[in-house]
Amino acid sequence: MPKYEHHFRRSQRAFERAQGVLVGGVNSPVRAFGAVGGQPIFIERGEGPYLYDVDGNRYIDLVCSWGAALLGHAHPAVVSSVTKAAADGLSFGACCSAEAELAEQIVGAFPSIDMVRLVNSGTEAAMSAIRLARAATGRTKIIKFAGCYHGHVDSLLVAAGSGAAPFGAPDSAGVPAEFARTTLLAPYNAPAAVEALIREHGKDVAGIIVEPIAGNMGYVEPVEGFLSGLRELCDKHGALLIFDEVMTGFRVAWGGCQTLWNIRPDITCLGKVIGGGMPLAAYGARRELMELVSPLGKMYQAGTLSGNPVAVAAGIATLKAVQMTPLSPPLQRGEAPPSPSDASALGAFAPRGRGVYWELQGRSKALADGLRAAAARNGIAVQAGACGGMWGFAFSKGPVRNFLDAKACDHARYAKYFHAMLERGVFLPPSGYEAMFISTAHNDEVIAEVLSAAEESFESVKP
Ligand code: KE4
Repeated sequence: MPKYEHHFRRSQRAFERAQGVLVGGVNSPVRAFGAVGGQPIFIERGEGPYLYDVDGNRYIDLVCSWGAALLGHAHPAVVSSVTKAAADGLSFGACCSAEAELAEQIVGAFPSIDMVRLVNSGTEAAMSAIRLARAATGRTKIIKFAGCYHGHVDSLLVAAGSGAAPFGAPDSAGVPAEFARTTLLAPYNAPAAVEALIREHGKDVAGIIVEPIAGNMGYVEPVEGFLSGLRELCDKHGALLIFDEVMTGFRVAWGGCQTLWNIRPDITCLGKVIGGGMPLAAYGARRELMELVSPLGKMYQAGTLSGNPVAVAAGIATLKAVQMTPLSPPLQRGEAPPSPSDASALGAFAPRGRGVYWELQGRSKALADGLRAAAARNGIAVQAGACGGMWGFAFSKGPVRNFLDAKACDHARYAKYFHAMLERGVFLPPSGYEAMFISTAHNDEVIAEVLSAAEESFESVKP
């Protein structure tokens, strides 16, 4: 793949201007390239699997707006729905029928959810979910996992992953110790540690919040029995299990990890894909829990723009577009997706046919396997994995199972690799503490282009 003669002059000027009025020149820390060095690129537009920066450089996008762009950028059906909704007014602070339509799509996909509340960000969804767990149980403590990130909720900014991790400040300034004390910390994939915490705090643990696939300390899959073990512990001790599927919902499968692996959380957080790139997230649960939320119950939660018609239009159009393609039956752990040639056989499944998540899984698995092989050919150890449209890799000799493993990865080499790929027209997450994504627009040709750039990039960073 030819190394572009990239230049970033306009991005540099844009960054200088932004630094004058925006903190660090960004509106979310990870975008500042602090973890990989260099200056951030400024995007002018996106189209399908591509991003185009203000200097005219084209990139294959493996960030996909941190997972939101399941259909790729500027999908015609989504753009026309948003344009039409916007032409009728942007927000009214009053009810619109479309809100129930999106909620019905969510309820239809997640058997654990009878009712939802739409909010504006994953942070709001997680904050409301833990408030609901406390309201439902009358308890105060929440167990979270080091390296997991649930947005910048005060009490959950403890050993947080994602943008907090690379700055060596997983605990945030400004969060009173009293808040942090309501959060109990366990290593990811360590059910025994959770059991010990619950044994010590049992009657005061309101809930356990977990990313069912951790995407904020790189890409870290749950080991066999980890999630089901959390379910059992919650049942035994009267705590509520909260799946933060902001990243995995509608991305790894139509019904997220919980339908892939048939584990039923009490509360689910969703975001990203359900907003199709617009600010929209949600939390949901069985009816008896959700009826504790105002105006029906005593747990207050509200939002000026919650469920606004434009964001909801983007979400409905996104989910409808996915539903119109064949979906996929839940892949069993370790089950290889059928090759695309099997897609024709998929029609035998549910009326809609089922294939889009198999296709995503097949392509993200091709990326993970291809990168691992290309790295090995260059004497570099890489761990890689994939699930549906989510995948990731890390420069590590051994498996990455928790935050300690993630921090021990070779982040310096990742930074070099990031820039080597950027020069070859591939945009990776600007931090080794992130997962990667593809969209339905990333066809086999795009995957081949990424693997070609990967081969050259591993050559350029090999020891
Ligand atoms: P937002 O508040 O950023 O919409 O969502 C917070 C959140 C909650 N739960 C999970 C599992 C998440 O991954 C996120 C946000 N993800 C990061 C990317 N790892 C957002 C990127 C950023 O912070 O700029």
